Amino acid sequence: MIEKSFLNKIIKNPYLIAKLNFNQLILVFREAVKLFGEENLILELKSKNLQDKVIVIGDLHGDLLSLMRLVEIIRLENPKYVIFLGDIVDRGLYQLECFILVLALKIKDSNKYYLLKGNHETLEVNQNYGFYQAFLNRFKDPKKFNQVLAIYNALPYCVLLNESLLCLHGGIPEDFNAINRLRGIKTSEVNLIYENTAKSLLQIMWNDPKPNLKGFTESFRGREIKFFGEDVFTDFMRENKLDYLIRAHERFPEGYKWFFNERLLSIFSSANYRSMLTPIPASYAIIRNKTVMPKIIS
Ligand SMILES: [Mn+2]
Repeated sequence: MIEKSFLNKIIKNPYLIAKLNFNQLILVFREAVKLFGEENLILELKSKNLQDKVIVIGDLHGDLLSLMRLVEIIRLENPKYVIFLGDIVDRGLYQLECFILVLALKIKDSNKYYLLKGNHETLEVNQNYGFYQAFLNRFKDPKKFNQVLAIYNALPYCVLLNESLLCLHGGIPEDFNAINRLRGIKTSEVNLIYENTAKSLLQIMWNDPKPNLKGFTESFRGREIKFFGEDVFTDFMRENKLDYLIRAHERFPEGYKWFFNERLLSIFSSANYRSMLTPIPASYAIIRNKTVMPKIIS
């Protein structure tokens, strides 16, 4: 069991995470794995009260300053749910701090905070974009990274809010029935169904919307990954009875971007993704009274 006072301490001052030893981190990892393991691959959240707020947060990529600002915004707005769309690590200066802080929030209030799997919550991508090496530099033993992988393997992929708004990291899969087929399945059962749904799960993490495109087309991001146009997006939304989609995965000079007649909102919550020298505004989304509003983190 983790002491609440320990969680509060690192939430209040995440720079302390750099001083924690691995045994203290293991407690956080284990508790988080337990919580994520009890969740469904498609989280179905309800907020009946029209005044309820939901905050959705995009890629962080080790941008601890933006995350600490968001923690303050969450304190002020007091939302019913906070949904992280994944890509917490890789590239930034404070990757482990961001990861542990998100896990600490989850453990402290597991019915309020949710973390979805992004394409950077995988070993292969961490080995190419920095987190794996940063972790090894600090903890030396590659076996210790299994604690991180156990979290990645237990993460859900989507939030379905009030059966009308879908949150995910990348985009819609080519199989329009995938969301329905994944509903009700526990994250711990992902390996049992993986054969049939591997492609859909990959596409949920990796696909991108593209204006003025028809159908699905090849993406520079890799094999089986697609761009999707407005026609297939509209069909997907109709078949799944959805009003809105909120996703992350891409940075835009203006901080966020609406697509497809303002039914798809793309947010990105890291301000210094490629370099401290070329910051972009970091964004998040707030949902209230069935309205989706993008916000810049100032
Ligand atoms: Mn991504």
